[in-house]
Amino acid sequence: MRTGRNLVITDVRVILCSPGRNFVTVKIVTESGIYGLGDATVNGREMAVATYLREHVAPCLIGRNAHDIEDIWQYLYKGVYWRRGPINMACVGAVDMALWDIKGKAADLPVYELLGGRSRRAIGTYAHATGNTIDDTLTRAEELMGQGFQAIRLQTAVPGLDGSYGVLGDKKDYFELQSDRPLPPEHPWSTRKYMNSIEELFREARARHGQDIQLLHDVHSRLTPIEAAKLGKMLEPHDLLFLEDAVAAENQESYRIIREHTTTPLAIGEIYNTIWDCKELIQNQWIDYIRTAATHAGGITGLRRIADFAALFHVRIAPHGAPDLSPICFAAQSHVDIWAPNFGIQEFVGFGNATSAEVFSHDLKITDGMIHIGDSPGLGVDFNETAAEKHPYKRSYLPVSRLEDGTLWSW
Ligand code: EZ4
Ligand code: CO
Repeated sequence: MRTGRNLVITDVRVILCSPGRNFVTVKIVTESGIYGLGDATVNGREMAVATYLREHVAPCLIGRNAHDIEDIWQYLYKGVYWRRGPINMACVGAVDMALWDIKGKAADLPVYELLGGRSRRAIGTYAHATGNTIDDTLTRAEELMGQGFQAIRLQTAVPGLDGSYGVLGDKKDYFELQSDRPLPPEHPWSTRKYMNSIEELFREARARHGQDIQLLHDVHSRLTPIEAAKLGKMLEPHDLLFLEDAVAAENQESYRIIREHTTTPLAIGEIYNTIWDCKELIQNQWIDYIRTAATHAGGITGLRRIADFAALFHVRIAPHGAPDLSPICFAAQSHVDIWAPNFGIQEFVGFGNATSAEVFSHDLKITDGMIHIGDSPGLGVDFNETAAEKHPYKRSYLPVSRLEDGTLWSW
């Protein structure tokens, strides 16, 4: 098919490792020696993506031209027949970012230059302040403000509940590997207890930290639309940048109800895997920020398509930035962030720990809450396979949530 330059794919390596957390990494090697890296991590389901890549994707890539990013994306999306889905799309995403990495290296340009160049000097971020009490959370927020963060997500334990989203009962952070637990840890949930306590967190935050700081909050899909509408109204005086995942929205119409009742800006999308998951949300202007991640929503190609569509409807991108996305995903979406005319904000929870730094390197720096991208060609990331071998995969699960009577709830 191709008549342009050829850069033949000779090897596709899939590496599972656990330098502090589990990651699935794809390394696509070309005949020229140029290789590209992609992140395919699906937290808690890592073996599924690794097997899918090794058994079903890798054999289809050998011999193809690494420059044909769009054709390979379509081949893995339409060509699979079974479109969409988190496992499939994380594999498409990983391959896609690896191919952009290769194209950038071949062109000797950072990926953002291939997307159209920078729209801004640096990427604004929001950090997380989490605590067992309002006071702990706000003290943590103060530290982050001291480091220069201008936007902070606040989460605090719900009084009367032993642990909730962001705060585990035994204080082990849910971002840590849960491999000492044979099965998912369980959290209790009570919407009433939550609704009775959450407003105080934001009232206190404004009283202590003033109006300049941007505040955010993640509901983690625990409410119904009318409860979310009530929460949005309740928090309006405290002027949030956005309220995240107020309601699970496989049924996108649910957001119409929230929107009809509150001017609190709304964000969703970290578990979405294609543009179709957010099409109605965006075109009806029911949300303000779309939070799809490069890994989970089909790579740079998928994210760019969502960003361009969202721009028509005044929706900005705010990619998911949790530590279960590897530094490769973080770099990939940072290149999109610095380009996208409708970039909003990037979630940021640090660049990992000392162990993950032995395995992953990147060309990103943070100062005063802003991420700066260097000018390395491609994505500017690297992966040390020898170091990765020292940290083998360990099975780990995300927690689950139950109502106090035992009913399974959204975690
Ligand atoms: O629960 O990344 O906004 N961030 C989040 C994250 C997600 C985890 C799931 O793997 O909601 O904390
Ligand atoms: Co979230």
